[in-house]
Amino acid sequence: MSQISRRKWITTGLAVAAGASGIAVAAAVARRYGLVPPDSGGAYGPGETLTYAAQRLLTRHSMAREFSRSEISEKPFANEVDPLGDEFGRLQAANFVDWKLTVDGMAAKPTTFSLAEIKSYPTNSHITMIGCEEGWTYIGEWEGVRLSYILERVGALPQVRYVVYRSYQKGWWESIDMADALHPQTLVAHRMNGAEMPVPFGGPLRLRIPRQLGYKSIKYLTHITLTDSLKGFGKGLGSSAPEAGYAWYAGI
Ligand SMILES: Nc1nc2c(c(=O)[nH]1)N[C@H]1C(S)=C(S)[C@@H](COP(=O)(O)O)O[C@H]1N2
Ligand SMILES: [Mo]
Repeated sequence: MSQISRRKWITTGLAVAAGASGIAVAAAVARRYGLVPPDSGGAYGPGETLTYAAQRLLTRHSMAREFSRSEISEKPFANEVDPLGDEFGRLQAANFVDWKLTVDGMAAKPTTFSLAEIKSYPTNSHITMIGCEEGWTYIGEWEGVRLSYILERVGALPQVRYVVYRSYQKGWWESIDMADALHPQTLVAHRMNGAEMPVPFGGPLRLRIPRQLGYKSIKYLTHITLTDSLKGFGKGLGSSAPEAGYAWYAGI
C-alpha cells in the first residue's frame, strides 16, 4: 500500500471507529500506530488522542500559514509573565552575555551553547500568527536557528521521540514530538519584528512553534532535553500544560 493510501486508510479508520463504536476504538487504532499523546489518560484523553492522531496523519508535513510583512500587528500583545527576579535583571543588564542554552539527554554530544554561539548559526524567519488559548492573536516575524539544526549539532540519537524544553521561569516547561521538533518553522528564536527579542516576548531566547497554540512557545528558553519517553518528566503528562488542565498537543 502506498504511503498516501495507507494514511488515508488509517484516518478513515479513525473517523469510522469514532462514529460507529465510540472514541475508545479510535484510541486503540491510534495506539497501534504510536499516535497516543502523553496526556491521554485524563478525562479528555480519548478526545486528545483522536485530535493528535488525526492531525499527525493528515498534516505532519504541512506548514503554518505565513503572512506578508504588511500584515504584522502594529501592537503585538505580550502576555504578562510572573516577575523574573533580580538575577534575570543582572543578566539583562549585561545584555545576556552569560545566557546559556543547555541541550542534553539522548545526544552524542550534549552541549551548553552561549547566546553568542546560538546567534552565530544560520537563521530562518517566518511571519506567522501566535494565538493564546484565551482567545487573542497577533501576527509577528520571528527569526532564529531551526531547532532541527541544533538537534543535528548535538548529534540527537535516532531513538529520540520527544524534545522537552524549559524556561528560566520555574514551572514553565513543555515538550513536542519529532514532527514538530524537526519542522522547518520550529525556531530557537532570538529576534522578533526585526529587532533583538524583547524581554516581554521571551528575550533573549524563545522556542517558537507556529503550528501549536501560544503556550507551547516557551519564553526565556534555557534547557532542552532529548528523550524517548516523557514518563520521568513532571507528572509524566508531557508538560506543565496538562497538569493545569490544558492539552499537551495544541496543534492549530
Ligand atoms: N516562560 C513563559 N513562557 C510563556 C508564557 C509564560 O508565562 N512564561 N506564557 C505562554 C502563553 S500562555 C502564551 S499564550 C504565549 C504568549 O505569547 P506572547 O506574550 O508573545 O503573546 O507565551 C507562552 N510562553
Ligand atoms: Mo496563553
